[in-house]
Amino acid sequence: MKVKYIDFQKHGDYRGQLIALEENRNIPFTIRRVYFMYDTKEYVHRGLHAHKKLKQVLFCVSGACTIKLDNGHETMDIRLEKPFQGIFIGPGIWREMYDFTEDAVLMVLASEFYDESDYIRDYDTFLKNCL
Ligand code: T46
Repeated sequence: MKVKYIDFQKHGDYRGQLIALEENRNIPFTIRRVYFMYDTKEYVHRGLHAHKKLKQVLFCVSGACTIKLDNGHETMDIRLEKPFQGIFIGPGIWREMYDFTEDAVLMVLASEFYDESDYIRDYDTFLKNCL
C-alpha cells in the first residue's frame, strides 16, 4: 500500500514540544497546499474518495480521528491521536476519516493545489483503476 507512517521528530524541552515540517525532508514532496478540518461531528465520515496524482501527509495536531485506507485489495485502519504521528498517503488510495474526537484538528499537507478533477469519488471506478 502506498501509505507510510511518519513519526515526526519532537524537539522537546522543559517548555514543551515543537514539531518542524519541511518539504522534501521529513515531508516527502513539495508542499503546495495546507488545509485542516475541525469541529467535525462525532458521527461524520469524511473523505470517501481516492486521488489520481495527489500525495498528502495527514496528522491530528489536536484530538484524534481514524483513517480507513483501501488500495482495492486490502484495507487498514489507523488511529491518528498524537501530534507527532503522521500518515503519508500516495495516489490511488481510497480514504475515509471517522471517529473524530470533539477537539480533533486534522491537518493535511498536500503536494498539489486543489483540483476537483484529481478526485475519484465513485468506488466502482476506483476499483476498476486498481486492476
Ligand atoms: C482528502 C481528505 C483527507 C477546497 O476548496 N479546497 C481544498 O483544498 C479542499 C481540501 C477542499 N475544498 C472544498 C471542497 C468542498 O466544497 O472544501 C469542501 C470540503 O471538501 P471535501 O468534501 O473534499 O473534504 P473531505 O474531508 O471529504 O476530503 C478532504 C480533501 O478534499 C481530500 O483531498 O484527501 O480531506
